Parts: sequence; structure tokens; C-alpha cells
Amino acid sequence: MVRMKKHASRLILVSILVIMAAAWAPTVSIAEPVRIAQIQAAKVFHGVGKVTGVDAQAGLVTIDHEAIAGLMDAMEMQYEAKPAKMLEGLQKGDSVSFDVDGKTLALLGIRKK
Ligand SMILES: [Cu+2]
Repeated sequence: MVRMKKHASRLILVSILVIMAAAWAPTVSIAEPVRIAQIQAAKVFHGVGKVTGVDAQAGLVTIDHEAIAGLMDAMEMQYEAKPAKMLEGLQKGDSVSFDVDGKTLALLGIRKK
């Protein structure tokens, strides 16, 4: 009787571990390669936001932007425009869509919406 009980509880423990592993495994074995593939394949990311500051001469623009899928959350941050010339005519308050290099985070393009 005691041996049977022990065996049964061990079986339950193993079952729980198997279920936990099954629930946990896909997030590691599937999601991870997909994330890496996205970083390698899509080097340019697209964002939308509002210009909160521009220094066209320095090639710097600050954008209060929405989340950029696969790259970063919504935030206000400064980007370095490459080339700086693309910032000419841009003003604080402009609603924009823009392109960001996923590796260097350089601003590759920006358009008024
Ligand atoms: Cu950002």
C-alpha cells in the first residue's frame, strides 16, 4: 500500500513536470528563433510619432513615438538622422512616419503625415 501511494504521487509529480515542460518549451524553442530571424531579416523598422524637437544642423530629431513592433516600446527619444539633410523643413509638432536601422537605431528616413 505504501509503495503504491509513493508510486502514484511520483507519477503525479512527473505528470505535472511534463505538463509544465510542454507549456514552457514552445515559448523557448519556437519564439526564440523567430525573434532572431526577425532581427536578421528586417533591418529597417517603421515607426510613427510626433516631432518634439529638431536640430537639423546637428542631424538630431526627438520623436515621441508609438511602439515599434519588434524593436522598442513607445517612448520619446532622440534619433540621429543619416543623412542630416532629411530633417530640413521638419518642425516641432509635425506628425511623422519614419524608418529606423534596427542595429544602429539611426534614422534612415522621415516623412510628414
Ligand atoms: Cu524609441
